[in-house]
Amino acid sequence: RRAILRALAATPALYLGVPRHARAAAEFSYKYAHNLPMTHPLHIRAQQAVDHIRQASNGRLDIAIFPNNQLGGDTDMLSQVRSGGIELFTPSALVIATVVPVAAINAVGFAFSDYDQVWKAMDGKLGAHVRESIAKANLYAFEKMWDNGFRQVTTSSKPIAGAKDLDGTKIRVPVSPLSISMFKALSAAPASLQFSEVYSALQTRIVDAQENPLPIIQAAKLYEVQKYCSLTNHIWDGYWFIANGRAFKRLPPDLQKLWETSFNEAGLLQREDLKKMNQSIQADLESKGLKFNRPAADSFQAALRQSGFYGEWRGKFGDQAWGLLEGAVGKLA
Ligand code: X2X
Repeated sequence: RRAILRALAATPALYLGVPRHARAAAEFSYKYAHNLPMTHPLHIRAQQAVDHIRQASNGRLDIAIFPNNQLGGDTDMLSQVRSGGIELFTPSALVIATVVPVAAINAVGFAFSDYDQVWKAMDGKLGAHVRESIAKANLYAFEKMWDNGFRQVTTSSKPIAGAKDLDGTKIRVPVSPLSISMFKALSAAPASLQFSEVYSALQTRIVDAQENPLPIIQAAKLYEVQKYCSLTNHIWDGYWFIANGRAFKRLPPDLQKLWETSFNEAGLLQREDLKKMNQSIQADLESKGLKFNRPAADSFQAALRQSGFYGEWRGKFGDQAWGLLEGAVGKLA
């Protein structure tokens, strides 16, 4: 009887009526989880890559996607990808920095001024430096980072015209020491919440404000619970596509190559998607009721300099990483 039960457990697909191909036959059945709604280009391009990988490997490598925090918030997904409970995850640079501190370096306030600077640095020496540190944590980082975007501040109460307006503002930030440090330096009252909690925290007014790139504000419908959007461009944020290190090494070289090229190419297309979206997204969000303003960066930068923010983070990231950042964007302080 035991033997029969064991046989049943070993072939669940047969008994659950799952079609014979793909899932049952796969040599490698992997799980990929992320924190965004399925309408976001990150999900759409990842889905295409996963479909391509399944086809091109004749079903040997089958990746199931769990979008929208289905497997828990960022902190949960990060510990799962480290332990091997899931094989793939896309944490933002801000979030992976809780494990690999130097990964937050691209998110230093007002460092990058445009996408040319961003991709040159992240596809170049700065990105390579961060990937080496990610590898030391037994995680594999795919070469091409995916775009999240330049982060903007939204509030329910008033537009942010300069640093003074942030004074005392209760603002949700990701679970990331850099975000907390930066908004404290700007005299706001930041609180770290996982993204899965953001909509309801804004709706119930646990916080008045949050900050995210426009494509996220759109995909997660944050315009339903916020009135103003101030285009501060205070941080450029991207997603690292990462794999559990053992799950990567387990794959034979041909499958390693297939998923590297598939995810890296999908990442480049996702960057293009956001670039196109950014041309019309403000108008769309305006039509949904968000009111926009565009504050100058000076007052924010001055407050960060005066508070010692840049000096503090230079110390934390180290001179080598800081040098690579300043090499890409110019002197910061
Ligand atoms: O949590 C956020 O704000 C988000 C979605 O931008 C990140 O993944 C850091």
